[in-house]
Amino acid sequence: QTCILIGAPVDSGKQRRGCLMGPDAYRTAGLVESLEELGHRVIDQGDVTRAEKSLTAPDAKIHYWSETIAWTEALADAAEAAMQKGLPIFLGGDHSLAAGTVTGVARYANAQNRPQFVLWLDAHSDYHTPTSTDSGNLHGTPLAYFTGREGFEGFPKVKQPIPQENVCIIGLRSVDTAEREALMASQIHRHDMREIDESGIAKPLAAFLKRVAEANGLLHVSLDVDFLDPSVAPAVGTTVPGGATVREAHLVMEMLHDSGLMTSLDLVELNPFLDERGRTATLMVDLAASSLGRKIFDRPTRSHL
Ligand code: DIR
Ligand code: MN
Ligand code: MN
Ligand code: MN
Repeated sequence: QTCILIGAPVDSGKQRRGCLMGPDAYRTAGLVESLEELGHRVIDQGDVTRAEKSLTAPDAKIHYWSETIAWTEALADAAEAAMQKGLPIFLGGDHSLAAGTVTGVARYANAQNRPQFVLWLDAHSDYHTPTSTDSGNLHGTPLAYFTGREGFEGFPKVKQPIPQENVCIIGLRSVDTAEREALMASQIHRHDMREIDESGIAKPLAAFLKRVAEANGLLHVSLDVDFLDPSVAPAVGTTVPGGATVREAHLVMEMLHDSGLMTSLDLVELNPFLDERGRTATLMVDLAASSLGRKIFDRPTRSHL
């Protein structure tokens, strides 16, 4: 595989600063070397830059409206272009970057006449609209944007919204009231931590991968640091106890590799300013390596299907 690393130092999706240091933390933690060791060709394109804009937010409570719109435009173009060349890995940056990356890969999928699917690994559903958000933090909204919810006037128009039934969220344990109601009314596949406790993480993932395979879909994976338990991944602004273990997270990434279905990946919400000697950055790099083939022993391919 050719892996295209794209730095996305997006820090506009919330008020606590530090995610802009994410791309360099992944490089420092050895992402390029880890992927090369697996036999991949790695092209580090450096960091994306955005335009300067001054637009007026629909509500005064929204933070960094213009910056987030500018990032969305720049990243959608970068994502669409990178899909022609290989498997893009977006080095975040906070989760608002997925407004750009997902809409960009969806444009490519549409041109290929293939459906786009999204796997969202996160404690949160990020399904707020700019109208429903309490915090005003746009990192809580990308899933609403790329599925075509209203309230994003001023953002690039979403021409290929991701169908709700093509989205699967795993890891949920912090969902606000307005999001819960919207999620319940949607066809989005959602799996909270209780379900993982009761049935294991492989089951919902295998069911989703099967549907992606049957539809010959492209699969974008968006991995939020807070999917993981804060005891193993402390470097994130929005820690929520009760998250995925190291092994649950690796199993997800290993199954993704076995499936051969993943076509793009976001690594988001790492705040290196909050890290403990790079342990969270290193874990995220190890998880990326698992999704691209690192393993102890071989397994029959597609054994989960
Ligand atoms: C939170 C989002 N529900 C909000 N938090 C996130 O601000 O609306 N953390 N996405 O990763
Ligand atoms: Mn998130
Ligand atoms: Mn989150
Ligand atoms: Mn491989």
